Amino acid sequence: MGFRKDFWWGAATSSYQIEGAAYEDGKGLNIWDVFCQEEGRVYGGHTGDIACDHYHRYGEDVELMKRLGLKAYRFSIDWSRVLPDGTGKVNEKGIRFYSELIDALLEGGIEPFITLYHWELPYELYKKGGWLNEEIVDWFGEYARLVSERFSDRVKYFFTLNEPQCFIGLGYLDGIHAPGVKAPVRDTFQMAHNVLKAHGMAVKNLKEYAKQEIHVGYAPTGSMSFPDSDKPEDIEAARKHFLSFPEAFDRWAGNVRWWSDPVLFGEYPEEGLKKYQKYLPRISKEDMKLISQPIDFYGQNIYSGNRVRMGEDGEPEGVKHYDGFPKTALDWPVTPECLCWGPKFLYERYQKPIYITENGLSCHDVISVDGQVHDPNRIDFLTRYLRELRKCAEQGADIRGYFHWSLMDNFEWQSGYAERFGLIFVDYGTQKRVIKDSGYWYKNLILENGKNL
Ligand code: IFM
Repeated sequence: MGFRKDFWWGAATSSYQIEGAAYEDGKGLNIWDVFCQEEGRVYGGHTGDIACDHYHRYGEDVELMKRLGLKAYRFSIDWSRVLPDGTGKVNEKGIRFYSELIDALLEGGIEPFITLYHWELPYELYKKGGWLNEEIVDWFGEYARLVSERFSDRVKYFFTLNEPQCFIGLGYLDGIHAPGVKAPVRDTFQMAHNVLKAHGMAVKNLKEYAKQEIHVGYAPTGSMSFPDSDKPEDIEAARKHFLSFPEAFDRWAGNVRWWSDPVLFGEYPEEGLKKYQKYLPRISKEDMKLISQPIDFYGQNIYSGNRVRMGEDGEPEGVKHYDGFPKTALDWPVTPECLCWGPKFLYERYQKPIYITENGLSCHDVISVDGQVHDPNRIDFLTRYLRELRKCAEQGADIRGYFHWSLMDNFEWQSGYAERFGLIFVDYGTQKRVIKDSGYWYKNLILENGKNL
């Protein structure tokens, strides 16, 4: 069986992480520009000012995507590049950049998948309260309308938000991502509610102003749970763990259902409503109707998961990894099973076609003496994870596509350029790109539609 014939094999990036040109051609400031200017925020004082210089080199980058044989490319639009103040005056030079990128992709036979928000909140909107201000629902709606009006003549696939768990959790609870704020917990629930309403408004406007039939989805993340064995009780324990609220209070934003039940079912989960009762904002029926605008597919970013078994007390219990357990350069555990059980549980619950919108790992890659980049760890990781994804599809989940994170090495947020997630190596001193061994391996995998896994 394997993967569908029309499976979308792709790679993903985000605007701030690759574009650079942070102060060019009329772009407005976003919260990451401001965050990176401050000393001590990002490893080594790195910034996204230049990043991979993709803004100027997108032509070369599309050529590389063609060489990799990508069928799809997921990228994001920097809100502040097209609407420098977040609303109002449109920056036509910014629009032109994305428009030309889209044309180049289509000419190369690569399907563009646009993400509206991969964390670049315009600074002007941050000053007005950002996600805490309910008006952001309309601001985001205006932005979505613009994107739809300008690009939906050629682009058919859109995602609203990337990883709300992170941009609220890391940005406003931990304060380690922009805007670097440790907000009161009550405020973070209000922000989350506004984020979900903004998502709904974007779905509505993307569709309402589209120039052709388009498909709209959502790309959250969260830790997946998987069973320690094939025993039915362990499987049940993993499912229960995945669908519950195991997070410590100050990590609430990492929950999967809090961010997805409202979107798919129009309701917050009962367990969460009880647990977080005293911090919640006013939630109306109209809000829930807006949040649950029908979407066409469900995206999930998956990197690792929790191993779970049934405890003696009949409750799920986490299983500790043995000492020396395989891990990535970022110390994330290598748990391939999460790419079978995660989408399986999600499909069981939400019954929507699923895209893996991000998956991959950071490795200590270097250009070797032979001028090539040998990254066997990445090939091994991808083989193991994609075998699990194939299993998931063969067991009946409707898996439509897979986007490797990332197309190329890039600015890894608070870690700056210290981490390398790409299929393409970037030498930041010269901006030279080198396709890694894993890139050639991925090309072959795409050609074989995963049959060689
Ligand atoms: O680089 C990030 C991406 O922006 C969001 N998801 C996780 C990736 C790796 O940390």
